[in-house]
Amino acid sequence: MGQLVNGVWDPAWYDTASTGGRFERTVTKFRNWITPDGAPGASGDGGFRAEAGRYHLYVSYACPWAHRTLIFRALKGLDGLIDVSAVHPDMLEDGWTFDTGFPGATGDRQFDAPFLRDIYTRAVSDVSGRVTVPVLWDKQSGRIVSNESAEIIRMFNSAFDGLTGNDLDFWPEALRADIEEVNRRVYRGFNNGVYRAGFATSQSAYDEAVREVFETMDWLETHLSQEPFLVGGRVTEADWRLFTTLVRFDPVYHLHFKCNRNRLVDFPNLWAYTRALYQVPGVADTVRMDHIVRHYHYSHDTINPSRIIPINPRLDFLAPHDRGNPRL
Ligand SMILES: N[C@@H](CCC(=O)N[C@@H](CS)C(=O)NCC(=O)O)C(=O)O
Repeated sequence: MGQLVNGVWDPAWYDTASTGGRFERTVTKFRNWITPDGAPGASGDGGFRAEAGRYHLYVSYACPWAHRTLIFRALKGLDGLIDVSAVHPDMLEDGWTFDTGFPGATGDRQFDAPFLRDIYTRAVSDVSGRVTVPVLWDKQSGRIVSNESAEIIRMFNSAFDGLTGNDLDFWPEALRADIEEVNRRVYRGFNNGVYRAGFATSQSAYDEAVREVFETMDWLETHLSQEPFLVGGRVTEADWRLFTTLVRFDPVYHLHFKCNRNRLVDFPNLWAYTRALYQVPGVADTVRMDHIVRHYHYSHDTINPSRIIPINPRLDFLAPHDRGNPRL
């Protein structure tokens, strides 16, 4: 994987030499918001009004951040309003590509471009930075609305409600402070923690990251032994943000990212909770295990140079669980 420098592709891998072997995620660039009336959102420019058919979502089924946006699109009834292109799971010297030689890789359904980077340079010809999924594209202005999943899911949570009549709310006002606090902890120790463990190139950076991963899982296990979901006894944004890392844990992070003190299935509450979320109608279709397993093991040749895809555990996400019928 590489990045764009003034609109030109540079195929270099993450530089951890300057950070003591630590993987440091770069800050996201496009931070506009879709709103019901096109008024500006929390950052960026206004002019992005919620309209059916106006926006296009670029995802990788492998990516936990893009996965969040697919879950919100499904649960908020946006399938018919926002269409999707899915990249090929292999992310090699050209970054994400629109190669269609893998089941479910759709190609670029808008422009038939070969690479995801072409979508970035189409928006800003001299753009610099990483070429990441998800990307929310505005067909009307030819601009990228946002490439920050945490913000795209907040837009999807409410901006289109007037068009869909779907008022499920995963970010209820009364729970926002608690959700933010849980999000912070889960992001650092778990969502990004597994990446910090997996991409570390020094023992100390790995040790620090992996310790935080399991401290966070221990804390989650205790919390979920007392409550069915993370915040307020109901399913919120915090749960979906956690879910996309949990679902990848045993197939990928345990082995490939060396997070192997325990497996997810060793935590009875966390595992039951994962199954409960998986079984919410609409969610299972967003989980493409073939893309997940292929992407990580094939793409990261600094971690797995032979590119052998391991056999992987058999996980029954459809087994019964003890969380009742999740309240959405
Ligand atoms: N902050 C971004 C992060 C997205 C991200 O890092 N996506 C990864 C895939 S899992 C990616 O596209 N990486 C390509 C790269 O870093 O070059 C978000 O949450 O939307």
